[in-house]
Amino acid sequence: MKRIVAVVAVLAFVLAACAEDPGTVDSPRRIEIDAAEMAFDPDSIDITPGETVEFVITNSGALTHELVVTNQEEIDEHLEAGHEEEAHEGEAPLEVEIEPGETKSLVVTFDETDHMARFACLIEGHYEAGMHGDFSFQE
Ligand SMILES: [Cu+2]
Repeated sequence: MKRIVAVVAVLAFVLAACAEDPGTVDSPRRIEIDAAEMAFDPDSIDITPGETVEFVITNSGALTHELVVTNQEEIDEHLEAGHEEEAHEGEAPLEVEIEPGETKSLVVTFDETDHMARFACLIEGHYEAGMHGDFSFQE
């Protein structure tokens, strides 16, 4: 019985931590996102600069989607290049592709907020149709 109480206490602590505390590398804050034609839900997410977040993205639509953590400048460059250019700078991946019905996670540390203000699906036509969202940085 003692053991069950201890487990419940730990669980309560973990849930409370998720609701209030910024995520860390060892204990990322979990945020669920739904992706479908042609939007993300939620499309606005509060982030504490420097925190680590595990995005758990479910594709509930019928088409393949992706979630890219980026900024407006990079989105504009991508659109101008006609979706041909894939920007990979060799750092930790900031994007994940999700097939219909799949759920995938993407762990992101928000250490360069200037470059990480937006998220988008950059598959041709999807951004234009509304698949994008914003991170709002709260100190
Ligand atoms: Cu998409």
